[in-house]
Amino acid sequence: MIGTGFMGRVHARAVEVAGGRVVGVVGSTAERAETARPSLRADRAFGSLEELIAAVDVDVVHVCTPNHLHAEITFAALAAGKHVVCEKPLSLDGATAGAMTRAAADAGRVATVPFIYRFHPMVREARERVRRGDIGTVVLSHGSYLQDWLLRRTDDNWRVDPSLGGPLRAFGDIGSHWCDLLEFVTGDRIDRVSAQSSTVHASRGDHNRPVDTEDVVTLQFATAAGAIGSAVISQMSAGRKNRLLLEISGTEGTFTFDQENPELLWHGGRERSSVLVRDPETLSPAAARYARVPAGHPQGYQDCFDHFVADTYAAIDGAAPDGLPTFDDGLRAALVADAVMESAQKQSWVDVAP
Ligand code: NAI
Ligand code: SOE
Repeated sequence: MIGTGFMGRVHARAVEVAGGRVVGVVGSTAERAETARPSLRADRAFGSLEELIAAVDVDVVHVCTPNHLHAEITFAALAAGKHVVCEKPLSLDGATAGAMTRAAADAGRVATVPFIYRFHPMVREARERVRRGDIGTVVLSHGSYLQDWLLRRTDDNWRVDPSLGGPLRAFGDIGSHWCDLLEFVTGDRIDRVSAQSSTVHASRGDHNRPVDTEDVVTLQFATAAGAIGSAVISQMSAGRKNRLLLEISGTEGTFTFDQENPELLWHGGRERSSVLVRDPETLSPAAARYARVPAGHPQGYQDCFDHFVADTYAAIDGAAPDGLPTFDDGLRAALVADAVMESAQKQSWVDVAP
């Protein structure tokens, strides 16, 4: 486990649930690794990345650091023959994400990216129902991913600094999830984008550090299959904590999923609308597989990680779990992000690189 912050802790719990063992942990310093070790229930605190990579009892490296370190750690882990789980965004740009994806393929290792919202049972249910034609042909998709933790000028984080988080902050951080979810549920691809971005606070933090990364992105897009849509991505929407909303409309109906209310899926119809409940008894098998507990017993974010890590480890054992997000998907998100950034800069439509 590399990185001992929010994600390091979430991944560590998921590893245990999947029947794995956290062999060791690397932090930003050896002291931090040792401090975090007990809460991550890791056997050892490694003094450096090199030490962890050299350990023969490490099979999988989980990269849970700030974004700028993802590529370097992934290349080192793959070169040592490890499987890799690398947090999103895979890298700071599409070219590097491409090199990481090729390195994983060349090494023949399993390499996955936690596009975690794919693991909500109601997302799987929506995907199954779109596939079987319940809403007809998809013509329109829209939604938003809204947060408020960077609302104030005094709010700061490593993600704000482009050398650590990447040149597109809000979009890389949370827009990547939204686009992945859209493509996952519809099976379609964002082909062309027209984006605007806005940096509301020109400086942040105690020392008035100038800010180069965006707080808000608005995006319209066209898909390969001919649908159109739009999304609002914001880390400055007061009162919104982690509100990922995805609405997909077809010629026969609409599905709406709200990540903060993940037990439900709205199915809109011209004559009749209904709300589907996460009930393993009534879900399709592809969704029921991710329903851990009976209906009425809410499950959520950590469950998604538990299932994601379990599926990653199953893939390492030779299985092929449906819908496992791999480096190909991380690359895809990076290419969409590149196009969004170019479009916002040029103020024109841009094709997403194939
Ligand atoms: P965080 O700031 O809570 O933790 C980052 C950790 O990395 C800290 O413990 C820090 O000490 C450590 N670190 C910094 N430099 C390091 C180095 N050189 N070597 C080892 N460790 C080092 O950040 P958070 O929220 O855990 O984010 C980490 C990654 O996870 C990011 O890439 C972020 O985009 C991603 N993320 C993904 C989520 C998802 O739903 N898939 C949710 C939250 C974050
Ligand atoms: C912060 O914006 C964050 O933790 C992201 O980094 C995650 O990817 C997202 O799932 C929740 O919010």
